[in-house]
Amino acid sequence: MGRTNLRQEYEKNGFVIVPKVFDEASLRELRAMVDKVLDGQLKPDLDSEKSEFQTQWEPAVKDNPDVPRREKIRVVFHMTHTHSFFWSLAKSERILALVRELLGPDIRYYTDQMFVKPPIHGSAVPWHQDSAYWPGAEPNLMSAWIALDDSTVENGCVRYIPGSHRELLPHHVVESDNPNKLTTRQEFIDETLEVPAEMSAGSVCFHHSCCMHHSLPNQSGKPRRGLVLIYLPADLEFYEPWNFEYGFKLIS
Ligand SMILES: O=C(O)CCC(=O)C(=O)O
Repeated sequence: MGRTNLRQEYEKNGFVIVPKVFDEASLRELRAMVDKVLDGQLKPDLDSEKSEFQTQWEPAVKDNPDVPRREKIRVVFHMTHTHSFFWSLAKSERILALVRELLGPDIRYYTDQMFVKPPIHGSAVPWHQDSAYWPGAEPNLMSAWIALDDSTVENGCVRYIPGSHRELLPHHVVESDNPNKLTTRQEFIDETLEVPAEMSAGSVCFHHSCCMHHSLPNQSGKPRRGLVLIYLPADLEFYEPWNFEYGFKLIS
């Protein structure tokens, strides 16, 4: 896709998929590091106060001794701020060149979230707009969702509503076993408009922080890992103090 089209598609739909951002060799290296994180073999090397990566467990299997560790993990947070390998990834030109295309020349970095969606046990992520979770800032952040595996309907790919990024819609807290309790109010969701973002491993889907999305459980035997890096324009307005422990560093 030409550069102009990339930005046009992002502005029109609120998301755009860029195939083959990672070649086979870099994907292999990235997966090897991720596997070590999931198996508990890699430890933070950047933040001396953290001895473990922040991990959210799959509620249904977290205490089940018969399920391997890597298949019990739902989300891992802040790897880029706590490990040098992942910090280099967030700063890599491979990603930043595309981020600049979409957000402009001056970029800040927020953080990462790796949605692991393990085989069989991977739970759903309910409908939401990311900015509903980030009320302290103007709703114009952008996630780079890196497909570590082929992401398909079968293994629970992310599904978007194209064009839903133009306004932040009302959300509410729903009590459930799902760790993501904040979700878009039902009357604002038209599921007939959703598009499954199927993509091959090594692709990156960039989504606007108001683009409505969700994902279904992974009931297949295949992994569906998405490593998400979150960026913002350097001049993004903050509405209230947002005391994120690692700050919002200028990165470009
Ligand atoms: O990977 C998923 O299933 C959900 C991703 C998501 O909610 C996000 O990137 O904000």
